[in-house]
Amino acid sequence: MTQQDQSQTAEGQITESVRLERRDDVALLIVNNPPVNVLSYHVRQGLIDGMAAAESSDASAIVLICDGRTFIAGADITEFSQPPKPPALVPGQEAMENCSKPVVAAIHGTSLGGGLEVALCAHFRVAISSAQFGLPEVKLGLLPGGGGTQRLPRITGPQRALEMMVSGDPIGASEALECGLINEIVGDSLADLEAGAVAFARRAAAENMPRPRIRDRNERLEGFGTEQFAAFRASIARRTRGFEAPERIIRCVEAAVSTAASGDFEAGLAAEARIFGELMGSSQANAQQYYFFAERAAQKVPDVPRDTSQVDIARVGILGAGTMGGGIAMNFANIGIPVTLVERDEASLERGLAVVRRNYERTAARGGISSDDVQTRMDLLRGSTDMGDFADCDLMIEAVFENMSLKKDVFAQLDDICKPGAVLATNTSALNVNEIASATSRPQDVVGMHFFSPANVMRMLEVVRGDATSRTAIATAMSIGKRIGKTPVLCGVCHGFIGNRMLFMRGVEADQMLLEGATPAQVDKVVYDFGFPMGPFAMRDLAGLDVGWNPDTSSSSTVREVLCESGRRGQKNGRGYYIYDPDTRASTPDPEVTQMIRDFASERGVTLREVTDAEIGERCLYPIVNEGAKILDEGIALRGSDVDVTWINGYGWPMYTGGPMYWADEIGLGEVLDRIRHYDQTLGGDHWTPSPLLERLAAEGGSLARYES
Ligand code: 3H9
Repeated sequence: MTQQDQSQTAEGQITESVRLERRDDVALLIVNNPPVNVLSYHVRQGLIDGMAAAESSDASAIVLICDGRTFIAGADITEFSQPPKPPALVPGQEAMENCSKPVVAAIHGTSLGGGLEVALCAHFRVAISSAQFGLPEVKLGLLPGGGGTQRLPRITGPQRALEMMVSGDPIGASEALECGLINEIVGDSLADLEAGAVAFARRAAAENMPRPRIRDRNERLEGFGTEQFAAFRASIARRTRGFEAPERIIRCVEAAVSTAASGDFEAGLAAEARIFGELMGSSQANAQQYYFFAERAAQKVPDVPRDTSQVDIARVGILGAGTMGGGIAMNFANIGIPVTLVERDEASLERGLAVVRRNYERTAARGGISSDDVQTRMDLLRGSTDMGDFADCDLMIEAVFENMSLKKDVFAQLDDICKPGAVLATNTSALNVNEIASATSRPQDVVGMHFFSPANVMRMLEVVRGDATSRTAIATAMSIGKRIGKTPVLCGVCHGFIGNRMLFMRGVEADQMLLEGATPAQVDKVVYDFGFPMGPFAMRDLAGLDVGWNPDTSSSSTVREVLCESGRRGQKNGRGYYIYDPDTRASTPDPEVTQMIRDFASERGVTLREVTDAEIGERCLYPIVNEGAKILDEGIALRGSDVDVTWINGYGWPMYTGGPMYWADEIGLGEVLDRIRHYDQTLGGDHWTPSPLLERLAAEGGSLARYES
């Protein structure tokens, strides 16, 4: 082949991750940057050089397509913490937009962030039916900085673009087609993608179709003004409280709208770049990016490699159809796994199944699923009052009352009933998994799977490894946990595992502060203002004040017991630490409770004083850090970041502070330790005894978040 032929057909490797191929008259620009084709510098360079080569070749059209499991999934997040590496993304995007030949993006998998922003610079987008499209930068504390805030609203209109960018959640191919984000769905399988995209590109060239640039389309921005932006701000205020990025995203879209009037697209892009710069490197963005990798690290268990054998789960058994068991069952039905749900009598079973149905119907009423889905999912639940029906289950989850002898009894029965090799999980939130396992002849199959309430909603799942738990049982629990949409975190056996053990310590201090003179509302407000969805007392009221309370042994030994003894059950009967409006569930402080607390304190000789908000903050948060450090030191958690993942997903610790371990690092471990020592000396109690690990790391300048046990 002569040199001229070569440049005409321009095939070959452009950079290490981008190559050019030909399908007759169509050039294929192929990205191959595993695992998820992120926009590393060599991909950006490949886009620029590949577009130039394809444009100067004799190809009539160009298709941008990716190898592997997905279209470009965004910028390379690992580059964010390094000095910028040239080239920028813009020249590649401009080369696509301004190309003299039709450019088609062929999308499969997840086209996210910078990946979608690249696709938005193609003249056309086609996809297979399973493809997803999103701008998830908000989850990293950022905003779409590759023109997404300017281009997406021009296609979908500002309202939908704002929703997509502020939630960060992707949309599917049919929705993308309906809103004009893509031009065509070219089939269902990967094999359809290339053929469909090439055919589309060829047609665009043959018919000499106009090559639309999204930047030139302003019509969808018209009519969206101050009023609509204000309404959107109001609609997201609650769910985005404390986060900086959502407001910045709105400002970018405001810039898109205001600059469109004068046709100055570049001015909109400049506004986006400036506002993006305000977020990049901010403490929230750093924390959220730390969290992104923390969540992925939590999936990995060093001595349980990816290829560890797992139990194939064709049917799940759940013992207990109460709030917890029913919620757990929904997770499996949601992904099409049949469930055998066993209760002790017909009435409880009926009640449990009715609650599940009501939950599904509520989701359907909100448009989350169809009414057919409700029935399909309900059909997957087989109710029974006979534990013998667990015989064909591959995974058993026990969700009965928190009582050791009851649990042991149940596990002894499961040992007789369940088939060999089935994974036997307990949903205990605190009890000793080794002791539960000892009731069986197969402790290697016993594992903890601690779901958080409400179990169909909360993403947190603690997978508890007993002394004898096999790698297969761990691998199975971790992987099924991920499949049902949870964030599984592995932990060892101790009272309360990672999450509740830390929570107990906050509870001790919160209770004590009430006696000293703080009110439930004051403590809750400080914790809420820190960024939690609610404070400790509101949380107890929500969960039910009587959870774990035993009327037979209750001895007025805590305020909580006193409240329970006086008939207060929390939100469920409208009275707990607060009084609840039966219709709105709005809470108001209750003077009667204040009096009960005062009486309780004076009986114990506790002197009343003013407790400041600053003290409340320290006494609610530092015991969490101290206990987290102890948990790490004991090897109960594998990594500091696992503790953070647990607290963010399980208790609503504000993600933008990275979790308790990361947050303590940011404050400075020396300072945190000083305050813990101060409280150890002034208040005392085991939970204030400084963690030796914290002392060591503070002395060495180490990090709790990066600590691996
Ligand atoms: C952006 O685009 C900014 C622009 O607006 C500005 C442009 C100028 N970077 O999740 P997985 C790694 S911001 C680096 O387990 P899955 C991940 O750590 C970006 N690495 O797979 C993991 O590594 P390891 C906007 C990344 O199949 C491996 O890939 N985009 C990135 O469950 C597999 O990941 C996003 O925020 C990345 N961007 O899910 C998308 N993404 O194996 C973020 C992944 O060593 N990514 N890795 O643990 C995702 O949401 C999921 O990874 C995805 C695949 C859905 C793509």
